[in-house]
Amino acid sequence: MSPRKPTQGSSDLIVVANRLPLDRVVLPGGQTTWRTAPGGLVTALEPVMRANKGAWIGWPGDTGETVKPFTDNGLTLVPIGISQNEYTEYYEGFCNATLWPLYHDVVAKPEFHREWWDAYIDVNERFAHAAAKQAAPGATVWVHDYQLQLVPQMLRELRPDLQIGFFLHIPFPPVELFSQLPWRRQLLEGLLGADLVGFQLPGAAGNFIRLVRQRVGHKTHRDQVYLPDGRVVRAAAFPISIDTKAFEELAGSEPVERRAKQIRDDLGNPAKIFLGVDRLDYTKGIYARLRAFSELIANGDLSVEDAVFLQVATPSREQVEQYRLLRNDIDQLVGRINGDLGRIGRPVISYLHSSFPRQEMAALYRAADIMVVTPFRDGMNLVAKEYVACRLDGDGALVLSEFAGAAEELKQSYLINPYDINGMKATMLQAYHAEPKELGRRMRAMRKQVSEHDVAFWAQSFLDSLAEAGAAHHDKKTRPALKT
Ligand code: ADQ
Repeated sequence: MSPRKPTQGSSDLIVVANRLPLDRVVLPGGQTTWRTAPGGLVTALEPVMRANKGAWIGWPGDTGETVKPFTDNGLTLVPIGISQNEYTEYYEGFCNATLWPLYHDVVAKPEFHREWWDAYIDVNERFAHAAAKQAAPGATVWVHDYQLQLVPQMLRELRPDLQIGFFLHIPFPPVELFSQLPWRRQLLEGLLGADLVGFQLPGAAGNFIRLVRQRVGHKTHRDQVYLPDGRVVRAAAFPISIDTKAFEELAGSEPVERRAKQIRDDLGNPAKIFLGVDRLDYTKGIYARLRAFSELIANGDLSVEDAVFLQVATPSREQVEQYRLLRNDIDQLVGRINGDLGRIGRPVISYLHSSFPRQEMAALYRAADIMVVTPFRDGMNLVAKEYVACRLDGDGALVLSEFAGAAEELKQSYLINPYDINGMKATMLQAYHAEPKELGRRMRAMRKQVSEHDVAFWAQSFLDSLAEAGAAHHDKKTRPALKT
């Protein structure tokens, strides 16, 4: 790390995330422009970011030349450049071929390469330096996700005056799996630079505390870690959610209702529509779910006149070998199932490999009778919550993997084990045949949960807990209260 002390900036609240909320895109004429990539995170944090002269530090999504910080609608954007080589070694390599599979129960085999680790350190340092330069004295810095786990410690060394929070969006593995990582100690120490380390579930926070005790040797008590220098780090769960109100409003709008009806018509108005919506990722359990559904058709439990499976898969990480193989597998499976079991105008599976605007997503959720979410492991899974938010009439069924974080909150869903194909088939049939009264009872309870715990609630509770954790060991004079 460079010994040069960075100059202080003027932002009181900073988000540091792998991606900026804007993507840089190259137009056909060669000019570049910025396109909003509004995710739940941006929507949740935007108001509080503006009120606090917020800044967002992230990668613009390409390996073009580095752009200077700029302001968009009151939010300061600080783009971090990543070279082609770093894209391969840091992003595709260490983030998506080492950490992603390791943190998801080793569903695929993680690869360990020393040069990938070196690239991970370099890129994390770049983010940490940018944050140190941007932050006002005593500012709050919120670092996000597995791509940036070294940033809290690097930033604390540069700027001990800051309140630093970290939130992990994906699962945090148990000691037995995490211990495979050759750089396990460095990652744990990286995270311990934060005042508050947030996870989706209490179990993940527990894994972290146990690892810190066993692998780093720090004293811990309940959700706290006691460092030799007197600092205390708290680890706790903050289950992420969605902008529930926005989804409800969208789902209730006339164009979405019309579009939902159109989708049903286009699918031939079967009695029930099953829906899957995922990034095309091997953790999501798409293959097993489609096989389970096809067996229900093959065995005659369901017929193509009565049921169709609409699977929407967003293209994802297409340069990574595992993802290319998965895409081929799904293409082949869908082709075989439709070839063997479909009829003219009646495919078993209607498969779309593309990304859609939010309005179309809401229409899909409204059109579907049974939402099928079957990841082998998932930090939370927002699709499950979005479906619930869009079921304004309190009908519809959610079939949900017990290995998705969302299962801890959506207890009235039809829970399944995605490794158990027969169990999954039986539960899909149960949802298919359920009485409207039963569906209503389940959906109402889940709607209450999602409406009371939206993404604004999530962001606020994290920031409140961070202020509390930070106040314990920061000079209050240098820490202005956060405006909300
Ligand atoms: P993801 O693995 O990407 O997120 P998820 O939580 O389901 O998974 O979020 C996917 C988002 O993408 C949803 O908002 C969904 O609407 C959208 N989406 C999916 N398919 C789409 C399509 N075809 N077109 C347009 N939009 C589509 C990671 C973790 C999760 C965690 C989130 C948030 O893996 O476990 O819930 O971060 O913390």
